[in-house]
Amino acid sequence: MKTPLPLRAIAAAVCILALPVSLPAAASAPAAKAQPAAAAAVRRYELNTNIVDGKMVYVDAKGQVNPTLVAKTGDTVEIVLSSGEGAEHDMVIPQLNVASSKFSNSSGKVTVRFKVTRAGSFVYYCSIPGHRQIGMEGKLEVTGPALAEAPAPAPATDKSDAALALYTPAPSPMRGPDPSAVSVAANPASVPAAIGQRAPQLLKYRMETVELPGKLDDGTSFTYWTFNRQVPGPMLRARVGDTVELTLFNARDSKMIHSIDLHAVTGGHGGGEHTQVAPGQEKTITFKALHPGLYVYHCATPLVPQHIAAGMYGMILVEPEGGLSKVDREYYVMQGEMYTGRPHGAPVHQEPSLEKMSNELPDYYVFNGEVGALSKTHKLQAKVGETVRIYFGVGGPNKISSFHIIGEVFDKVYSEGSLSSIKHDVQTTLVAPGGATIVELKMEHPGSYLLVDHALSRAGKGAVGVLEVTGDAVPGVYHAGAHPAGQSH
Ligand SMILES: [Cu+2]
Repeated sequence: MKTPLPLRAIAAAVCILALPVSLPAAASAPAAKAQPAAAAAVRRYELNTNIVDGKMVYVDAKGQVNPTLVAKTGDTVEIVLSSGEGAEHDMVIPQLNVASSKFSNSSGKVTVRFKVTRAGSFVYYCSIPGHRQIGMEGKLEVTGPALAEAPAPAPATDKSDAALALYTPAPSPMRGPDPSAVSVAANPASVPAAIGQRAPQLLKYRMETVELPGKLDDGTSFTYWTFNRQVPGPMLRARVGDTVELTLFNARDSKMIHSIDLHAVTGGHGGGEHTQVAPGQEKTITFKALHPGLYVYHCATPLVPQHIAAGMYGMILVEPEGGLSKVDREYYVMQGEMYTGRPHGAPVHQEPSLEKMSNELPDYYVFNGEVGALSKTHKLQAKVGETVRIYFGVGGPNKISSFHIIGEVFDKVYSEGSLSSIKHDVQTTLVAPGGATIVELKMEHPGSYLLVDHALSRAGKGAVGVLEVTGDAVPGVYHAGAHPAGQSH
């Protein structure tokens, strides 16, 4: 509806009257002259990063955590940044289009310099995924009038977009697979000896977190974050009532802080609260194994799903008093899914995709860390007549497994890794992320049995293992073709 002209004229007049009286003067005189440059100064801050009370923080020379930085409009702010604990960090102030380069033990100090031209309260933080959430943020308070020489906002873009463009890491250039990549697949036969009959005792474990280029698939590599250079990390084995002293050492050349949260542990976030370890350092926790069962452990350093998707998970078995029943063979298998910048199968060094991880759209599903780990590198082996036990867990970080072995039925399943009850004759068992199961099967017929997640599209993304069974067929169990003539049922 068109506003009648007299009304629009009145509205315009009211607007003009409402304008601040100083406007004409301010508009005609350059603000730079009104605010002499003599007031400007260089504000220099030196910030170190560190871990304080389990949080990642910036610390100034006086020990102040995440100090509020102050400046006046016209000042040049200079922030000298260094990694106190050695891990990789940066500092960004998106509202001011400020982003430092990354710094760590190896880079030494970096400096970010910028001029502040408008007043306000601006947040600074570390843009490494997860670091802001675990404490790395503070404020820069700028007082004083706005300066005319403030840079004009980038044309045709929203200011926040311009800031994002600055501090979001540019997509890494595509590079071929890393020739130094090694296999990180844990050998599924590497299972510690059974506990058997013994009294509770003190067990000491030492594990190392290592970041290394690994073979994700033929012709594709990935920078894995691992426990002991393998995925999953080593299987730990204890007895209920044991006291476990666990030391976690983070390799000197790590860029990240790492930690461990064991689901078998009661208290201290499963250990995650007291094992945040900077590169080159170590921390120890001691816990009592109160509950028997099979439990997942994983890194609990933000961004936790990123650390898990990069390979940081494993399992600890807590045997009941008297131990588990004897079987002929035991295997250790874990499923995880991976989120990569390029599609499945790209002949490149894959970078993690945090966006796909956030949307839970994996490119790879793997058993023991890499495509082919259990179908080429380390096949499971058994003989007809033997009973096989598989300790199976899901690192995730996000996806449930519908664990199944093609051509077999699980004689026993300890659902959810609980030893308190056994299910018999199970075809497929659900295993939650951060959950586990124990399955047992007696091999009655030779052949190649495939381990899969029965959400079968995932087999095409890597989740296939092989259990190779040798020996003579037991008559009557299975054969190709019609029933032999003359035999009765
Ligand atoms: Cu980690």
